Amino acid sequence: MSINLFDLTGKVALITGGTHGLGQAMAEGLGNAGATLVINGASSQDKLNTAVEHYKSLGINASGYLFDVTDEAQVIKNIAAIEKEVGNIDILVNNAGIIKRTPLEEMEVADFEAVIKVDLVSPFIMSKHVVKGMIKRKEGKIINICSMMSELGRSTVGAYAAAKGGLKMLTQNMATEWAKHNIQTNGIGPGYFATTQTAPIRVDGHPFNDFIINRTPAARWGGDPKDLQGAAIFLSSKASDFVNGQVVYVDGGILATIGKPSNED
Ligand code: GCO
Repeated sequence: MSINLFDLTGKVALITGGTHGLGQAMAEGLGNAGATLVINGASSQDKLNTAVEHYKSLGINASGYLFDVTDEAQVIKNIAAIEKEVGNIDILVNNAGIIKRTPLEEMEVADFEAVIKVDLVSPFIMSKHVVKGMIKRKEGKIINICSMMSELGRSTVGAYAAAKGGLKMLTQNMATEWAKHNIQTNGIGPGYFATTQTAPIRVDGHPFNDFIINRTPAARWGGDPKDLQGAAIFLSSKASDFVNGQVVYVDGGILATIGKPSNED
């Protein structure tokens, strides 16, 4: 009898920032693999309801919880509600993130702290409280959404790079502390995808747009966020039961190469 190592039937997956973009794409992948989805949003109940209806329209069992992932009291209250109303959280995807593009010498401390709080502190707060149940149940999966900026710097995104670099190391330390409880903590590092977050720098004629196409061995932006679904399902399933503290970069090869001159094919 063949076992489908990637089957997530019976699993409950909580995705932060799961109402749009990369979060939505990864959530769809986990739902299509059989998981029951719990979608966190923070901006509006309407946006959250629309997203949950979208998943249901795909035949996926989904529910939504509106709370601020940087607020520990809200996190504790909502995790308790989710585990009572939906079930034990088997998979946590820390995807919620923001970016502020400002040269460091001009960046307000409050803006720097805001990026660190959402992109680095909230994965800690969410994981700290979700893992308590996983430790009791002796199993669990945590996926932290990293970035090219976990490895590379880029002008104007210093706070984001600090957070995503820190998240890579937080992922490794979570693995160090929790692997003994049969909990696998890993990361996914999306390359440059066509999302609302990258829209300002992905405009025809914008120098960064052409730069990315030239800098990426795949010679394109990550067009379809679905390109992230495979890594998300792998790191959520039995297929990764001995994978820990790793970041799977889904970047069309950006990190594999020094790049090439624009006039070279
Ligand atoms: C930017 C982009 C990046 C991407 C992604 C790359 O301004 O450089 O927004 O941050 O969103 O994180 O991995």
